[in-house]
Formats: sequence, C-alpha cells, structure tokens
Amino acid sequence: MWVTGDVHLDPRDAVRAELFLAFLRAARASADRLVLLGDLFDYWIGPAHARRCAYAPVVAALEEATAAGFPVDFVCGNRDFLGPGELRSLGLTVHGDAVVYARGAQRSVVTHGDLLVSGDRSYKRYRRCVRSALFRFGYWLVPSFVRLAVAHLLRGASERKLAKVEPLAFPIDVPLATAWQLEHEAEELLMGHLHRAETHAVDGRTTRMLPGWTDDCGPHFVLGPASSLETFTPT
Ligand SMILES: [Mn+2]
Repeated sequence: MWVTGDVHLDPRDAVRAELFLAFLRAARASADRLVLLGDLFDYWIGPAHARRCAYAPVVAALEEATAAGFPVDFVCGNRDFLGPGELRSLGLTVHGDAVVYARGAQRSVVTHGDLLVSGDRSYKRYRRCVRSALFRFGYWLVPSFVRLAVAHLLRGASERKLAKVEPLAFPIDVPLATAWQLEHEAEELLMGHLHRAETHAVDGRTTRMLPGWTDDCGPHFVLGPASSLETFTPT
C-alpha cells in the first residue's frame, strides 16, 4: 500500500500531471492500494472543469485504475472539501477526516493533517466557514463559473496568507497526534498538509509527516511492517 498527498496539481500544470500519471503507474505495479491523503488538486471545481484542464489525463487515469480494480482511497484535505461526492464518481473511495488501515498487527491512522496543527487560528476560522452546511448548500446551487470565481478568491486569500504568515511553518500538535493514535489503537499516524518531512515518536507511537511534491519527485509512504518514506522519480 502506498500513501501520498499534497500533489497540488494545478489546472495549467501539465508537468506535474505527467509526474502523477507516472507515479500512478508505478503504484499499480508495486502496491495493492493507493491512498491519497488530500490536496491532490490545488483546487477542485467539478468534473466538467477537470476534464477541460490539465487534470483531464489524471481524472481519466484514476477512472481507468479504479475500473480495473485497483483501489484508490481519498482522505479529504483542506482544498478538497468542496467536491468529495464528485471524486466518488471517479471511482475513488472517499473518507472523512481520518481512516485507519490494519496490516497484520500494525495499525496506521491516515489523515490530511490540518486538524493536527496548533496555533493556526485564522485557518481554523476559514475551515469552519467552508465546511459549514450553508457554504456547502450554496456550492451545489451555483453554476460552475461561480465556483471557479470562489476557488480563485479562496486560493488568492490562501496565497496572500502564505506570503504573510507562512502557515506551513506552524508546528504539529504532537500530543494531539498521539491521542488520535491511542483512540484508534494505532502505532503510527501518517499526515501531510505542512509539506515537510518530520517524524515524532512518543511512547512507541510514531507520527510521520509527508513532504510536498515537486516537479520531479513524488514523496510517498510505503506501508509494510514499518512504514518508510520513499521518493518516486520517473525513470
Ligand atoms: Mn497541501
């Protein structure tokens, strides 16, 4: 089983899409399942938009993989809240904030990681807003060009904030991550979101953080008796 996330495909970036396609082929050849822990797309407006931009070959490859019986799971990230149902239509199995995988005696919690960051108050306000019932209800009512405008607005706000306060520099709440593992009787927790590789071990329980993707490498965890962080580069 391979776990990755924070691919951040951009609608205009065919290079990153090509790398993800090669990664998906490698996953199908080497693993029995692929888990995406969120932020696969930089933003998601809907399947119609996805089929018109650089997402198109990725959407087609995910549909092809799942139709051929290769399971692809999706754990929602902070940029995926708008269209989990639509991702289901591509054949993906969509989970909520966290999912637990058991491999023999080894249990791993996989989550995007945004709920385990302490101190980011303005992000928590933003998350409450976009995940609210009213916002979601509105999303289904408006035509896709309005969704696109909203996505650009939210993205602009996020980029401005990145420039100002560097939210990726926020520390992870290790006691909270350990509490999640205790609650799920898991030995490890895998997360992304902060785009940096870190490992925190507390009383035999380990939290592993996934670095973000770049244009030439796709970091991912390979789950075995002990999970390892690997880097995919196309040959
Ligand atoms: Mn991300």
